[in-house]
Amino acid sequence: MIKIYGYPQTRSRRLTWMMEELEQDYEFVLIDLFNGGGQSPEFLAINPAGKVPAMADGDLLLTESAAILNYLGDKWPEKQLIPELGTAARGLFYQWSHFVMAELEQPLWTLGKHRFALPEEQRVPEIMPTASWEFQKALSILETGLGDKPYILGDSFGGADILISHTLIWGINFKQEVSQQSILDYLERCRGRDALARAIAREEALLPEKE
Ligand SMILES: N[C@@H](CCC(=O)N[C@@H](CS)C(=O)NCC(=O)O)C(=O)O
Repeated sequence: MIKIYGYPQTRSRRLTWMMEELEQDYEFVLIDLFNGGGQSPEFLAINPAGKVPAMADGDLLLTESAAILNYLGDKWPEKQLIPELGTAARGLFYQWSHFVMAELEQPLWTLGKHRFALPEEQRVPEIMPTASWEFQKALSILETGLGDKPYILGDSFGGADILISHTLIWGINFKQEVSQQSILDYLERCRGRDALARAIAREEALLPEKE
């Protein structure tokens, strides 16, 4: 069975959501990032970077959320969550997946790194307005790409929409403005999916009870 190593509210949600959309069983392995779980010898043997997500499928270990999502989509092609190889739609799937990783999430990650993730002496608060400006630039590219389509590749929801909408939710949680109505409507369509609700419930069930 596929194992997804992750933590709620992180990029591992891209994959629990994908597995729920694919309607496949999987094990969600909680890596307690906030209590040293990412740096345990057991997890470093799975991902030497100590980061989530990671995925195990038999002997195969994979890291990088977009690569894993691509792998999972290819493993169950009949679910049509990513387009067939060699098609124009597949090219556009790659384009938008790489756009998420290289353009849309990078400014958010810059904000995260300089707000809390980097050691304090490495943080540069002056970078924040530039990161927000870059996120706005990426949103305007997304607005153009989306046009009046319901989903990024057309009429059907797919893996690229998971990557994009997960990252938009991240942006909103980071208090970044999303003013484009077409993007807000798109986000509502994506985040209303039952598969996302199931993924969240499955992840959060493993968190220790709050006192
Ligand atoms: N490019 C990687 C980034 C993975 C990443 O940075 N994950 C964060 C959580 S969203 C993490 O595990 N951080 C813990 C750390 O940096 O120690 C991916 O997309 O999978």
